[in-house]
Amino acid sequence: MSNFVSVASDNGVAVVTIDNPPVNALSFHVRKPLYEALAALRDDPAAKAIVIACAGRTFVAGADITEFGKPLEQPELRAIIALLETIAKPTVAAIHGTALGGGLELALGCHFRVTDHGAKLGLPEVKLGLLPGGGGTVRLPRLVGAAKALGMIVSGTPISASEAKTASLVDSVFDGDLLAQTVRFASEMASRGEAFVPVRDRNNRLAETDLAAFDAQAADLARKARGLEAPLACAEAVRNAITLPFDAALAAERQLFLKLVSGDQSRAQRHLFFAEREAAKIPGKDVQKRKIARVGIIGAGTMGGGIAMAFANGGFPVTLLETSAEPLQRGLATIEKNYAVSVSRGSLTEEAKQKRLGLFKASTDYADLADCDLIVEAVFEDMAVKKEVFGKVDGVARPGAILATNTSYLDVNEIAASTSRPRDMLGLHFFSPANIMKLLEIVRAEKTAPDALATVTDLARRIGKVPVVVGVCHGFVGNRMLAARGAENEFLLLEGAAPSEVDKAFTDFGWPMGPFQMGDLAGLDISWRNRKARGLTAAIADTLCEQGRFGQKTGRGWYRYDSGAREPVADPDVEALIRTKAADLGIAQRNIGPDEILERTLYPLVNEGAKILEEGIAARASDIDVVWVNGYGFPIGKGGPMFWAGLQGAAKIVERLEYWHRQTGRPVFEPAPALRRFAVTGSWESVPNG
Ligand code: 3H9
Repeated sequence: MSNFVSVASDNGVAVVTIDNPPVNALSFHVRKPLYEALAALRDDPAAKAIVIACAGRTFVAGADITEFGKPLEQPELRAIIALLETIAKPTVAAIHGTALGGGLELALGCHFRVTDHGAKLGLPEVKLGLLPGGGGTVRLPRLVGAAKALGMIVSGTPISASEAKTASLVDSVFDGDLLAQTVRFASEMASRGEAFVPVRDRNNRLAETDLAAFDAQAADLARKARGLEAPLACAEAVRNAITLPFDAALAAERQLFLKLVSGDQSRAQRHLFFAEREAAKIPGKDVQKRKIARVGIIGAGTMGGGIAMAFANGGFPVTLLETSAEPLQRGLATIEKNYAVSVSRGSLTEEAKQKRLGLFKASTDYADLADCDLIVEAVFEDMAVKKEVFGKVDGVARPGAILATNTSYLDVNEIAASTSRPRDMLGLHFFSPANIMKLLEIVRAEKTAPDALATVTDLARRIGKVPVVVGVCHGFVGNRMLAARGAENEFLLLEGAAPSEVDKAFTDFGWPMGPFQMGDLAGLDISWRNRKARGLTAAIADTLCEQGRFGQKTGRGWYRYDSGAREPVADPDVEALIRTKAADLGIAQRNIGPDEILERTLYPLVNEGAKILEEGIAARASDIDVVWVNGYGFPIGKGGPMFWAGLQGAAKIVERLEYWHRQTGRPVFEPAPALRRFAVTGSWESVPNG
């Protein structure tokens, strides 16, 4: 008995309850008493069956991630599962909430798994750069077959109780009181007097495996792994389960796990796991949150429509406002079409689509925003227009309603000051498509009230977003750093790199695409308009835009896109234009390798992040990582720019920035004091924040 594991008897069935809030992770202080309890029950004639259950909101959600990277204290999870498999009396896992990772592996050590209807089961280790290291890769295929197990383990996505039942992962899905039903089930199994076969010895499903089909499936998954080691290790381990005897496959799984857990990729992904949760914690979060029952969205264009969908998807009634009937109808039609696409792809049921559409109220009258608790403006990115909109909102919104501007760059303090209620005002920078992209920069203006901030941070998580609180500056965290990352792009071209070479250096690093391909996708006219508004120029990009080359949408940009294709093709006209511009400017061209490309783009990115940190625009370096991984495609296996800076060695980054600063004199290369400090201490926490 301990505070974390207790044993009770119910009609001769021993119920072992794990109680380790918040998610019943298998920390050492759980493993030890759990092992001891199971060892005692194995030999206890009074216990005719054993049920493993959990207190609180969930079954075991996995190993304790905070213990990875430290010396492991015995007994480890594998020993507990091995012990379970020596127990002759029936053992049953009673699963509610989520059985994830080591939690599901523990359940796989039992003879039976039963759940309630809401349970979810999965092996999400791959998302932490790992593979299941408690026998999951060897036992799961024995129950659900190798193909299904491979899909579950490589995707890391949990499945529902009903899917698990269909796949033979669980034996029963119960209505009503899970524990009472499980005890009855265990008792019934015990009364059969049978010798139940542990999962490790159930080989029938594996024997049916079509190895060639399996290899084809694994090869397909490997192609999508984009430099990540864990998905490949997962596939290798499941293959071992098919081709090797149980114990050999289990030992091989262990070796793969140990390699991954000590590697940089898993460290990076574990860092991101905690960083995302940390980012949602803001000072003053204990304040009483405001009630949000209805959300108003102003503007039914691409952004407004996407934001409206994001809230409707989270179950919130939405009032969608436009200036007149025509754009309103167009916006609604797009929303309906987007939902229809989800239905046709099978990711949404027709019923769910109708339910979500039923949450929309369309209006062209600001007075209809009076019952909204949060009002998000998503109109044209122009200060005068935004102020006009908030002038009208100010007149109709109820007292205490939170007012949010969806701006990517504008000064939220200035917008707030134009209203009579700056305490209720903040920025919500959604990323496009807003119904899909996870990142949400929440802009805290000077006068934003702590309870307004806490309310939207909480709300963001409820609609499936990853919120990061940022301060006011041009471009906030993400776009400001993006500008620093791109500052050298044109110089690289003028000095001799082709757009495709720059893009390739990026994709080889692990980005989904490079900056020029990205520009073509987003539309070159957008940054052109931004530059013009700020009195800035870009020698090559401006000329491309003057030629009507706006990117994919015009079939021409940095690349050519033949007959509507999305695949970029290098364009000799662009290369000729670059050469001409270089000659005009007297810049000699030379070969530029990928290392130089990355140095001149990613080191300024880190440097700008350091400035953002010292200015207090971001509260933590890890918040910056969360922004870049979730909003801009920074490779997860590298943990975000600030984490990666540590892997690279900040001293090296400072040295190379100094070099490029001497060469070019450009401010983007001037190392920030915060970066210099990080280079000395090795910790971003040593940097004064704001
Ligand atoms: C594994 O099992 C390896 C094995 O195969 C092999 C071993 C040999 N450990 O997400 P939330 C904390 S790898 C430690 O906000 P929700 C979390 O940091 C593991 N801490 O709640 C947060 O702390 P705080 C495989 C954990 O309701 C608090 O719990 N399992 C762990 O939105 C609440 O978390 C996974 O990868 C953990 N395992 O979501 C599952 N899990 O309050 C990871 C959570 O201080 N966990 N915490 O910020 C999850 O996916 C979600 O937490 C879960 C709940 C869905 C369970």
